[in-house]
Amino acid sequence: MKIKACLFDLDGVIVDTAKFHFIAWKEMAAELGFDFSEDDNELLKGVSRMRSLEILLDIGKITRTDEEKLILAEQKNRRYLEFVYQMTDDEILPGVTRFLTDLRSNGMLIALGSASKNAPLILDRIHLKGQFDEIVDGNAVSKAKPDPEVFLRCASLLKVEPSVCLVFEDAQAGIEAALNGGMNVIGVGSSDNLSLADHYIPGFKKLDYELLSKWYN
Ligand code: B16
Ligand code: MG
Repeated sequence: MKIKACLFDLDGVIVDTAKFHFIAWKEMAAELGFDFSEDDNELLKGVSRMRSLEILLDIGKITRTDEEKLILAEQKNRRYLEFVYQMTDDEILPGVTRFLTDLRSNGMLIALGSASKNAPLILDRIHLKGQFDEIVDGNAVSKAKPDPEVFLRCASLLKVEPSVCLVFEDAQAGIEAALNGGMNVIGVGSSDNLSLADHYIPGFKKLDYELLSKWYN
């Protein structure tokens, strides 16, 4: 198998936190006087907190100063964290825990590469932190996906070349980030908007090390 390291996005791959982001953003939009739909929420997947706020304000045709934006982003995050603190292991998407264990027992290196500044807290809540050799989150990078920075940082911490890394991503920008970094990539989830990945899976239920070895021999 040519793959030595698997790099996982968090939201949409390990857990579905998009539903919590959606509620928090929708409430903020309502307070600001406009509606925010599930389709709108698709635009925020994999996007940083501040950029998400800017997209939301654009949708509502609302202008705010940088200082006001910081306050709004903080307010949204407090609301979002109320959901995160209630998360349990049940939130882990089907097949993920088994797949991570399977990878580890076959000697695969594992890292998390997420835009979320709350990633370590979420992994703690769902008791998965110990499964990751390295965690690179939104606090550690300055350039958002599709820039490959987050995944290249994972590779460098794991001391492996990008060409032996395999990224699991649910967002188009994340798939592009992996490709821009010279990595292999599998698209995860049901979105019709994904393209360019080597393979697509609806989730991890049917994926194991053996199948990966066939795909990347
Ligand atoms: P936070 P990922 C991303 O997670 C989410 O998909 C995106 O909706 C969110 O705005 C971003 O994290 C930042 O999250 O506010 O917690 O820092 O898909 O990169 O794991
Ligand atoms: Mg994601």
